Amino acid sequence: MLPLVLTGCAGRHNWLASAGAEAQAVEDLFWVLILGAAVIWSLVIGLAIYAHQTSAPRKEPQARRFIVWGGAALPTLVVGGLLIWGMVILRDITAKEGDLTVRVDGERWWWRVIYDGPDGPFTTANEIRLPQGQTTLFRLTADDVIHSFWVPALGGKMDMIPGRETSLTLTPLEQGNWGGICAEYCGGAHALMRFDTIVMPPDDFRTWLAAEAAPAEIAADDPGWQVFLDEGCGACHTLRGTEAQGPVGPDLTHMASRERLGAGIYAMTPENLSRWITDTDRMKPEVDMPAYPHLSGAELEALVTFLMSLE
Ligand code: HEC
Ligand SMILES: [Cu+2]
Repeated sequence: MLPLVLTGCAGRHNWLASAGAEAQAVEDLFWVLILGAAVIWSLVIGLAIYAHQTSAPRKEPQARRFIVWGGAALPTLVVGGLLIWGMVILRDITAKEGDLTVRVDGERWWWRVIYDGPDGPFTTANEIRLPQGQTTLFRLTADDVIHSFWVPALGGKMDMIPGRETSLTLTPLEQGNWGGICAEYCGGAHALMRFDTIVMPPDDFRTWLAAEAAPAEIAADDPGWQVFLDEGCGACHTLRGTEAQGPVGPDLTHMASRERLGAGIYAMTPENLSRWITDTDRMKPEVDMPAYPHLSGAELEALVTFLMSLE
């Protein structure tokens, strides 16, 4: 069992290598719990061995004092202290006003992400970018079933519940791409419901936010755009600023600027995108998007070139 458990201690999902203030707070509590438990366990076992080896009789008042202080007062103090500490951490990671607010909606099996842009809120998907050193308040909802939002390296997880809003704050301290996952079993493709959390310098973040908020840039005579319209992709997907306004699937306005495809599971390359369109359910079993195996070679190529131009 041990090697299996220890495999969790590497890579970008490692919550013991915290890269954010909230993860650090939980990690501190974790180490105090583990080391404190080790000390208390050693003490108890030591006393048991000692009691076993000495045969000198104890006086009753002395024994009673030992039980009251060691068996009742000390545990109450320790557990009560840990409870208060834990509740302070819980308050800090769930309800702190942030420098910015991001809404995330869990869908089967991807993430709708809503930012407050320079000109009001706009929607994107499957990739969350955050400014380093600033606190973000996440307002979390779910569309269909319960999901759970978790970026292990940055902070604790939080359930996303249909019909209710939960919240979580993250203050990333280190730049990097800290993976996120759905941490509540939500159906067939649950294990393939991931996202990238990219922490960048605040200036770069603002530049990215402005670019991401802009509408899609499309040449009206792009043959791939024609395929997109003819095949009805726009019934489910939105390209902001165009007639494609489908609310069912991820927003594709700037999809090529994302690092990954299919909710954080494949690199964003033309080859993967092409297979995504023709073999959708083989790329992601149980996916809620139809496959388009009937497209001709030329149509597929035009469509992929068009999608990869959506930066
Ligand atoms: C019935 C609705 C529906 C239609 C029609 C549809 N899609 Fe999708 N699409 C989805 C859903 C839902 C997802 C999210 C799947 C997931 O990750 O679980 C998705 C995901 C995608 C993604 C990945 C997005 C990302 O952020 O990783 C791309 C690219 C895509 N679709 C392109 C297309 C194209 C091109 C067409 C037309 C040929 C199309 N879709 C037609 C529903 C649809
Ligand atoms: Cu989920």
